[in-house]
Amino acid sequence: MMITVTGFEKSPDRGQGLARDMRVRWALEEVGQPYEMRLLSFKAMKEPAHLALNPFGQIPTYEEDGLALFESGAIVLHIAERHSGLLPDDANARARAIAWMFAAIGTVEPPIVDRTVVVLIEAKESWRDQRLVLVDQRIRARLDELSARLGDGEWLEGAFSAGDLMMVSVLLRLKSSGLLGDYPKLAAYLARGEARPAYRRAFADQLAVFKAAAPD
Ligand code: GTB
Repeated sequence: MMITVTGFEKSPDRGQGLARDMRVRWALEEVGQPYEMRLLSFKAMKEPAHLALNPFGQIPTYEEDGLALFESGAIVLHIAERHSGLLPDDANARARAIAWMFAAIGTVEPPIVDRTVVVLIEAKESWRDQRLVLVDQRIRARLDELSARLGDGEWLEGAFSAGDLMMVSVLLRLKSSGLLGDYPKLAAYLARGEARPAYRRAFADQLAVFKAAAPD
């Protein structure tokens, strides 16, 4: 049965590939699995048919042969476990790659999401600037630590893995912030992720969706 992933009918990021269906698309491209997209409006995301797939009314979801999943991390892990290419065979190396997936989502992504909230949703609040300083401090602390660990390595643990896929996906949200300018090793790490053919295919496909929805 064909894999179906849900995504925005018209992504608010205007095709920058920042919505979380992008990491699922990327993982499927890395392992060479074809898939189709079901595109949803914000209204449709909160309707019973989609809430049955994701109780929080969000994208992405993943359907395949009687299995329905939500949460991008769980979806990417599922893909990585069932197909070769995203997790090492060695059990310990595999566990470490999965730890990096959790680190991306649970340790690095939260302050980055907070930054988006400050910039987009809390933009008119009187305390916006002070809060942004504090959030950026928390982000910089994580970037300092991550950059120190990555060092001059190409990827986080030897070969590219689902851990890198998730970490690059999370860090990409900082591209427009200017923060990465102080982290050349991380900027180069992102560029390596973006240069992967699988990433490029996934990015082009989501951009085509946005352009079709907003041709101007
Ligand atoms: N923890 C969940 C996961 O990892 O799957 C979070 C899923 C999530 O936040 N989905 C968002 C969503 O459905 C889209 S990706 N939002 C609609 C809603 O909650 O009603 C988050 C996102 C949205 C927009 C941008 N952007 O414009 O740059 C970037 C990321």
